[in-house]
Amino acid sequence: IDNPIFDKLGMKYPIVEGGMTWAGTGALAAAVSEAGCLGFIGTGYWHGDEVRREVRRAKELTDKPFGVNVMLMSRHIREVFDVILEEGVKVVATGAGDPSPFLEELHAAGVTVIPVVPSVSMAKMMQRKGVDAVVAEGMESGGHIGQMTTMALVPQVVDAVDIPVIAAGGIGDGRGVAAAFALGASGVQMGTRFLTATESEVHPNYKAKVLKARDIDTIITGNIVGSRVRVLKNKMAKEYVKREVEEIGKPEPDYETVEKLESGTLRAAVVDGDKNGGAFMAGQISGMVNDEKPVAEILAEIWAQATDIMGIENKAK
Ligand code: FMN
Repeated sequence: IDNPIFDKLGMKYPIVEGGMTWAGTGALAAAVSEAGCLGFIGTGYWHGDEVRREVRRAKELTDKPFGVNVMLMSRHIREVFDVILEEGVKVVATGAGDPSPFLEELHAAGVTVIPVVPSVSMAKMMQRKGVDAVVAEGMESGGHIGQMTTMALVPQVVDAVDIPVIAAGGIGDGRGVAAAFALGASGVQMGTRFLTATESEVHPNYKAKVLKARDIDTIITGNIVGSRVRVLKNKMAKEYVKREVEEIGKPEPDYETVEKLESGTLRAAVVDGDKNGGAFMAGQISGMVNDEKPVAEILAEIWAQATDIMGIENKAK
């Protein structure tokens, strides 16, 4: 698999753990990197101090490179980048926005920059600005999503840009990995699959909910409000969607109040395991995530299946 970035980072598998706010802790990222992939710490709207704490936790657990996923909309984005540079983080993934204002200083410090893109136009724009690779993420994914499916988006992005394309969304086993490579991707990113890993620190209620979920158990909140998030169905999610539909019928819809229903809910799910009030972000792949086991085992199994399907040598064995 031709991916100069992964070669540079010395990875055993062409697989990335997508950054997951609250769920993607330093311990999980370290376990993924230690196993030969690239782990990412999800930082969402955290302050610099919180980012530094998780980066240092990861560093204690692995000498291998790992990344930090940042939310560009965050009010604390400047201090987050300062921490990334001070701590010598090697890879940055960015969501929700344009990382180009920070690109020069990140590249000067040798940091690889990989934005997540939901469309061909965004992928092209990112290439023009000089990023190192893109993650083309389909709407099967858990968390914030665009409109395109992975199956339709990945080959179109592959055709549109010359930089490496990492496919994300709905990939949970070796069949999905092989499919992504068949679509032209040069790497794969998974999120949901890692939620139930032994090293994942999400609340036991979160793991149980993913393990129990069927194929049709996710729902998209924010379709009408405009900030689409895929979560497992529960009281909060159903109430959110009901309120959205109610507002659209009003002469002066108050979407702001509806949006506030989701504030703090991911933390409530991950940290407190709040079954009714939490946002249990997870992808459509949840239906096939049926066991809790160490990251190293998950990855060895997935790569063995993928290489078998692709008919290539499993060098990681
Ligand atoms: N992507 C980001 O770029 N930033 C985030 O903060 C982020 N948080 C997430 C939180 C959760 C709980 C989950 C499940 C996903 C999140 N994602 C985030 C998306 C993942 O990085 C990844 O792209 C996605 O999970 C891939 O699809 P999959 O869930 O089908 O594997």
